[in-house]
This record gives sequence, structure tokens and C-alpha cells, in this order.
Amino acid sequence: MVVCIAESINIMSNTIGPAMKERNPKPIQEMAKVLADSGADYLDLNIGPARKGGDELMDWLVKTVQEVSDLPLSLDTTNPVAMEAGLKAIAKGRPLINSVSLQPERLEKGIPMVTKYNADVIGLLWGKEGMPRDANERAALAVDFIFQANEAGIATSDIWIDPIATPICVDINQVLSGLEFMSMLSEIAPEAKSTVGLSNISNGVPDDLRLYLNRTYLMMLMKYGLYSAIVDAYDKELIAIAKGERPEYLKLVHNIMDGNEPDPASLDKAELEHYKTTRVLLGKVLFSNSWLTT
Ligand code: THG
Repeated sequence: MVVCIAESINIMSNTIGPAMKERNPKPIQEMAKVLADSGADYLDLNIGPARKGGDELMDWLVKTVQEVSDLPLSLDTTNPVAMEAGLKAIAKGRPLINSVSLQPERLEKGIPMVTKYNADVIGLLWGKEGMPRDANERAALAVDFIFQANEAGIATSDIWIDPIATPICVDINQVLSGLEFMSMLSEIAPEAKSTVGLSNISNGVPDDLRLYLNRTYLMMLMKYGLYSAIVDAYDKELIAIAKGERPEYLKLVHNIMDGNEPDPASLDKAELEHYKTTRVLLGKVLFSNSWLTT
């Protein structure tokens, strides 16, 4: 079972963005209810950098959502003042701070809030020099983050490490090193939890094709014991996979990852889609938008 953090209450959205700016609760509360009914375990409240008035917005958003939902909240902003305002407004559920990275100013402001508000925290593996280049750099950043958090009194089991997923159409090597790092995490820090923003992988891909990448990528990460994922909770099949309801596809994908390739002629349509998508995400086939049909 993978804990599902619903991504859709997000300032970039065409419906939710304007509702946030106009302080119109209706569309946001409707969405929160649908996401909860879809099987979301957390709601991510993403207001982006929110440089101006972020604190007032996050305060309003938390209260608006908690009027209709009991789900725990993941507060997603790089503005520390908005983060704290949201944490103060949370009336139910243990908060998840999304996120703190190893950039000095994010770390200095973020870590004290984790203990002050008794929160869980997503440790984003973004270092002083930016994006890690490979699995070993991710491992070094994870060790550094956990060490610094532990020093401040945060238990390792309250840390959700995020290796940072990036679009497959930008760089397959980043996808591969993210997966390799996930295979190492249980040895680096067995008590640490993990999370991945699944939809990042399919950013820039036509909408009707994104879900195939997101679903298969989730199954690949589940091989390494992924604890949680930030997901498009409107995709019912993705939620079913996360809840452990597709063991036969999981086995197929994990077999391919272990080098036990099935005969494609023996696969049905859905199996073939997972087969082709696994091979593309493993870098065995060059990615293009026609990967499913060739
Ligand atoms: N790790 C962590 N937090 C994160 C991410 C991560 N927060 C932001 C992001 N990545 C996860 N959230 C989203 C939210 C929306 C989309 C992708 C990731 C998305 N939206 C559609 C689009 O942009 O085309 C549709 C937007 C809409 O609703 O109109 O793809 O990796 N810790």
C-alpha cells in the first residue's frame, strides 16, 4: 500500500488557481470531497512560491478545506511565512510539510517548524548546487538531510525523502538515477519514509498519454518499497495500483526490471502497455510520444 497525496488542489490549475485568488471556496471544497472519495490519503495544498500574501492565502485555504474534509494536509509552498500560517491553521490531522530542502535558507526556516508543529516533513533532495546528478549524489544529500534533521530532534521515521522526479522527455538518465537511489534508500536509512511526485515524470507529454507513464512508474517505485506518492487522484487505475489491487501487473513490471522479459505476443492490451512503458522508463527503448504504438 502506497500512501496517496492528491496533487490537484494547486494554484497552477485552471479552475483552482482563480478560485484561490478570488477566495471562492466552492470549487476547492467540491474538489476536496471528490479527491477524498477517490481514495486520497492526504490533500496537497499547493500555492507555489506565493510571494505576496501567501500567509493569508494558506490560512484561508487550510480552513476552507478542513470545513469539508478530515484528511491530513500536505502544505506545499516555498514561502516559509505562508507555511507557518498554514501550520497554525491546521485543526485536524498531523501536518506534512512539503517541503524542506538542503538549501541553507530552506533548511534554517523549515526544520524548526517541523518540531514546533509536530509535523512530518518531506526532505527534498535539492542541494546547495541544485539538482543532484546521480544516485550517489542523492544518497549523500539524503544522509546529510537526515543527519541535520536528527540533530534538531526530528525522528528519521518522520522524514519522507523525495529524490525529485523529472520529466522523461527531458532526461532519461535522471529517471534511472532516481530509481537507483530508491533501491538504495532502505539500506541508507531503513526508518526513513519516501515520496515521489509521479506526474513530474510525464510533464510535457500529451495529456492522454500521461497516465500510462505515471501508473507504470509507480509500480516500478513500489519494487523498492515506496512509502507514498504525490498523485493525480482522478486516475482510478493509479489509485488501485497504489492500494495493492493490481498484483498481477506489479509482478509483470518487477519481472521485467529483473531482466525476465515476457514474450510480448503472450500479453493482453493492458499488459502490453505496462511492458512497453517499463522498457521506456528503464531506458531500453528511446522515449518518444509514440512509445505505446511502435
Ligand atoms: N515533490 C514534492 N512536491 C511536489 C512535487 C514533487 N509538488 C508539486 C508537484 N511536484 C506535484 N504536484 C503536481 C500538481 C499538478 C501537476 C503535476 C504535479 C500537473 N498538473 C496538470 C498540468 O500541469 O498539466 C494539470 C493542471 C490542472 O489541474 O489544470 O501536471 O515532485 N515534494
